[in-house]
Amino acid sequence: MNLRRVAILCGPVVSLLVAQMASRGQTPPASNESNKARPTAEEAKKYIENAETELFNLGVKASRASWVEENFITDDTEKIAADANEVLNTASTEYAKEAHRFDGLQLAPGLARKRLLLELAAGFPAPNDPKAQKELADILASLDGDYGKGKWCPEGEKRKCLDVTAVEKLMAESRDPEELKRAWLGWHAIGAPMRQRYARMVELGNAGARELGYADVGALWRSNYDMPPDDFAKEEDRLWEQLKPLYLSLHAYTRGQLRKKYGKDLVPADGPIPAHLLGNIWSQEWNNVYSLMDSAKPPESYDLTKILQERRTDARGMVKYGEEFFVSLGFAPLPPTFWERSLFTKPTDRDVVCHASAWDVDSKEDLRIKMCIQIREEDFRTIHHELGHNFYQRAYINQPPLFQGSANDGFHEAVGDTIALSVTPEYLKKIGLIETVPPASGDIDYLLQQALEKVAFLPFGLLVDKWRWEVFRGQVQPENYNKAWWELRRGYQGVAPPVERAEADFDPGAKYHVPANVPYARYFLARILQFQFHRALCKAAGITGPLDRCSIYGNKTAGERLNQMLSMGQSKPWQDALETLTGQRQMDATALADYFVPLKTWLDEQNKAKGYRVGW
Ligand code: X8Z
Ligand code: ZN
Repeated sequence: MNLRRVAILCGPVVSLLVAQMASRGQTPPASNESNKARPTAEEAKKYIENAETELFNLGVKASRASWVEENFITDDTEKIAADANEVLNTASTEYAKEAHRFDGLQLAPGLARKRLLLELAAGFPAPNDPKAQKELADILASLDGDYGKGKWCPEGEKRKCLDVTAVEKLMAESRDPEELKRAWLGWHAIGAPMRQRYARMVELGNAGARELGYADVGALWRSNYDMPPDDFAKEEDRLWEQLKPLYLSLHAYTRGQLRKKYGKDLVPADGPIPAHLLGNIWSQEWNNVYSLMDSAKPPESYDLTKILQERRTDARGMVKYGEEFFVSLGFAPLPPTFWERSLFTKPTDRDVVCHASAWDVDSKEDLRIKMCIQIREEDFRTIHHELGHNFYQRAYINQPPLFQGSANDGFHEAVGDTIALSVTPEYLKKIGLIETVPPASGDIDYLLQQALEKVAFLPFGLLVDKWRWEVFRGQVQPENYNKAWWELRRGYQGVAPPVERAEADFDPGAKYHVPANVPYARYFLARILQFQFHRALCKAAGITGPLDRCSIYGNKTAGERLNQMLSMGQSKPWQDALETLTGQRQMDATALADYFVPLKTWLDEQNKAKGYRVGW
């Protein structure tokens, strides 16, 4: 189990407290005072292994409490989850602090790695003050709950409030710019009430981080990558620079096509794209405006959403397709409890956190997903994403608890997406979902669809944490939260809000990972890693030819190769895990760039021919 985040992938960061542990009859971690003498390696071993067991047990409790809270959001379940997470967070902060006593001691390599992971175990550390710990835990739970309860209630239609799933559907399907604007504004209104609590949360987390020896929470988050924290930020910039020309070409083409659809008054020729016109509340992925692009669709092209709906595939059936893919690679089927305990559809009688997540509640085999599945292509892919988490969690289950996590957090986010890259037309034909595979001449169209999802996401994946790093660093103060957010969105993504925004708004709060406090750099890394994994797996499977046509479905050699990396968990630095699968020790954007080379050429030709300008 990844103790930093319990065993919840995509779920909220958790929290805990020594005073409460003591009052509950538990043993708090040893304090500095009682351990002045230079400790021995034997003491270190005992201490670290005890911490590991203790945090494991607390993690399971917090996991159960969070599961119940996110499936039945009420004041009571929020409180129960806050308490359990407070205990866990305070304990992991204390253990992290204490682990530094053993710095400089010569330890066996496995134990030294455990020491490092323990030192990093606090994802959002609470300061050493019971009042502050409780305040932080309450804020974390209430922000997570508020996002889950978030709704847009269109004026005059009080009984027709739309939750995030309904707003997402509207943003994906509507082509009425006024309606899109109303929905965009309606959803973004959920952020404003979070603003003050968010600012307070930043203060408390930073105080906790400083007690652990980090400059701020952002520095702690950046320390999780087996390299100096400053190098990590540079590494992200290096990868982005390699991919920026591709993004700019896609941006120019998409803007030009939206201008054709929505007109010159709404879409500028050379300015940022209005954020409400890209088919997604956060403009993070643009696949929903694919139908507005006039690329040459071959007659055999298909619409997976339509196919799934026509076949009356239900949510469970969608998940079955995903499971079957992993099984075809040699992974064992999911346990019966997965099917009994997961949440696949949005309940009508209560508030739940609909944002998709994957869980291993007992860090043994209580795997579950929680997702409000809609029958459409996007969710078909997201299901593969979530199952990737579950199969990863199970692959590293035999590692000791401190090693139960992904090589780095980008790896966890990349596994399911890697499998989804193998959901090619050839694969869909093999499993009987389509009858005819579009010819090679249809590849540009396929690549455009893929790019609207994969490439469009890159700057968003990068900027969410750039904003948070600036906030944690104090470079952006609460009075500039929204201004800084939109500067980054304009600068990196080239999008602009549909109307002028103010500091009374808190637009970052309308994106799940901000109130739920889930770090976001992982998704940027995952976009790059998944292409690197895909390239390596196709090679292992002996499949040659263009990577967009490669599917590793049914290939046990590729499955074995993938499992080798997954089963390492985080027992070794991520560079070792990457090498196991790809032979490379560096994250490498060329796999993604190469995949899209034919599209880049096509986009540049189109932009030139149509007179579309590049940049904003
Ligand atoms: O949050 C997720 C997953 C759960 S870890 C559904 N994703 C990011 C998002 O929705 O913003 C996947 C892609 C990026
Ligand atoms: Zn995920």
